[in-house]
Amino acid sequence: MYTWNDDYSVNVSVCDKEHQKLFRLMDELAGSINNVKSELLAHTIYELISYASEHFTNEEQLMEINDYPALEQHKKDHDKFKERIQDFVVKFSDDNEALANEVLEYLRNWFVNHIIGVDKKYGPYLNERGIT
Ligand code: FEA
Repeated sequence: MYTWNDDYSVNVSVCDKEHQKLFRLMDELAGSINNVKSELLAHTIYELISYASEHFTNEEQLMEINDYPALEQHKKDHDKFKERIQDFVVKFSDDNEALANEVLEYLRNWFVNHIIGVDKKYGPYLNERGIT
């Protein structure tokens, strides 16, 4: 099960909601792999990656309009993720279950580490500016 929990909260509801959706999409991806619905794998992976990208844009805009001092480093982390995930996309084909498992593991580790280690830092900064 890929479930979001309160330990992952960044204390900014719009971001928490988007993070929750990332976990739901990972859970869907895990279901597609376990049920060997291979035709769904590629679709779910692409949906997850494009939603992650959309989320990064929203998060970066929120930090930018609030002059968040660590924005540039944060953006670099997002960009590194996008580059790495692009490698998976290039290698991926519908029936590649092993690679789908590898992508899922990578996503889970990356999302959890990034949310806890990087995203959580903007919470208090934005909270001070009235964004909760
Ligand atoms: Fe800085 Fe948010 O990005 N979510 N994740 N992962």
